Amino acid sequence: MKITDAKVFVGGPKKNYVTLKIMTDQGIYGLGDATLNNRETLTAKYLQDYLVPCLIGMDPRRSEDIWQYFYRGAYFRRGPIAMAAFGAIDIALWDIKAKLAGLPLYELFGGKSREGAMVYAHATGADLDDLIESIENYVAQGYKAVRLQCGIPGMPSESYGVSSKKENSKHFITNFLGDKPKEEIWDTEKYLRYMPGVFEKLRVKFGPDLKLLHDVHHRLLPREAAEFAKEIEQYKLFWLEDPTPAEDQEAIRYIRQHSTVPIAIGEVFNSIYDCNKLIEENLIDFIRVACTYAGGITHVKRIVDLAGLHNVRTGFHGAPSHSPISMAAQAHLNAWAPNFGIQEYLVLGTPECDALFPSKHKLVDGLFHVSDEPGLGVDFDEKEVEKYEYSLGFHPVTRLVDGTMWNY
Ligand code: GCO
Ligand code: MG
Repeated sequence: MKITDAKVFVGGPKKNYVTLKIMTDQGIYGLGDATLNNRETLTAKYLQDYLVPCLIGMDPRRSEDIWQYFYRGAYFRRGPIAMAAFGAIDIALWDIKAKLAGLPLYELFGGKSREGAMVYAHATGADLDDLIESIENYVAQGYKAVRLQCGIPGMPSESYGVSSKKENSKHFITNFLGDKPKEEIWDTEKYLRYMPGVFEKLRVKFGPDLKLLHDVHHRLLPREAAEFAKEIEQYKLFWLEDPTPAEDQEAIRYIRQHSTVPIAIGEVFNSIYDCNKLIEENLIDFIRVACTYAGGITHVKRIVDLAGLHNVRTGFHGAPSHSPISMAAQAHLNAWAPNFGIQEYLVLGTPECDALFPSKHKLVDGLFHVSDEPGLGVDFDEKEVEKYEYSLGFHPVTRLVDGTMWNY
C-alpha cells in the first residue's frame, strides 16, 4: 500500500484551519489537523515544502516508522511548528489505519473504557452576575463541568478569556484577528484580591457537585500562585490551570508544597520531554497536551501512558483553534484512556463548521459520545473550504500596570 498524494488546505469559518488529506493507492484517505493557532501558514508551509514530498510512495500503515522518520529526520528536535506538522500526518495515518481495519479508531487503542467522556465548557462574565448567568446556561444544557473566567473590577483592560462588554461576554471566544497583536494590561494584585470571593460565591450558588475549573493563563509568580492555590483550596476546584508559565517546572513544585489544589498544565507543550518530569515527580494532576500540537496520536498516546503510571489524568486542550479533526483524534483517545480526566470542548458545531467537517460525533448532557464510523469519524469537504480565505491574527500581548512585558 502506498501514499499517492497529500494536500494541505488552509481555511475555515472564523478560523484558519490547516487540514491535511493523505491519499492512497487503495482509495482510502486520511485526515489530519495542523492548525497552530495564529501561526497557521507556517505549519502549512512546513508540510508542503518538507514533509509531503517525502510522504509520497511511503506505506501509510507504517505510522510509527513515518513518525520517527520525520522526528529524527528534522535533526532539530521538537518545536511547535514541526510537531504540529508531524501531528497532522500522524493523525491522518491513524485515520487510514482504522478505515483499513473497518473500525472506529478507539478500537485500535484497546476499545472503549466509557460511553461518554466528560467535557467542560467556558463560562465567562464581564462581572459576577454575568458569569453566573453563563454558568446557569451550561448547567441547563446538562454540562457537569465549567471553566469560569470573570472580569476583575478595576482591571485596566479585558482579563484573559473575558469580554469587558456585558452583551458579548456569555459566549465569548477571543477574537485574534487583526494585523497586530492587541495589548492587554494586567494587575496581579486586583486579580488575587477578587478571585477567591468569586469561587466562594459560585460554590454557595451551585453546590458541591458542579465541577469548577479556572485558567490563570500563566499570569502569576510562583509565590503568588502558591498563596492563591492555598487560599482557594477550600472551594474544591476540579483544577487550577497554568498558574505559572510551564517552562519553569520548579515553580510547580513550589506551588505543590503549599497546596493540594489540582494542577493542570501542558497546552503549550509539544513533546513528552516537556512534561515527563512533571508527571514522574507527581507535580501535576492533569496533562493538557493536544494531539495537534504534540506530534499526533503516536506521541500523545505515549504521554497518556506515562501519565497513567503516575495517576496523572488527561485534560486535553480543546480551544476553538483545534479543528474537528484533532478534536476527533482526542475524542477517540478519551473514549479509551484508562486515566481519562476531562476534555475541554468549545462548541465547534456551527452549521458552517459541520458543512466543512461532517461527522456523527455528538455531545449529550455534557458527555462526548464518539461515533462508531470507521476511522476518525470526521470527513472534510474540499468544495466547502474554497469559501474561506486565510486571515492574519495574533495572540494578544500583556503588560503589567507599569508597562513591563508579561505573559498573555
Ligand atoms: C485554553 C487556552 C486557550 C489559549 C489559546 C491560545 O485553556 O483554552 O488557554 O484559550 O489561550 O488556545 O492559542
Ligand atoms: Mg488554558
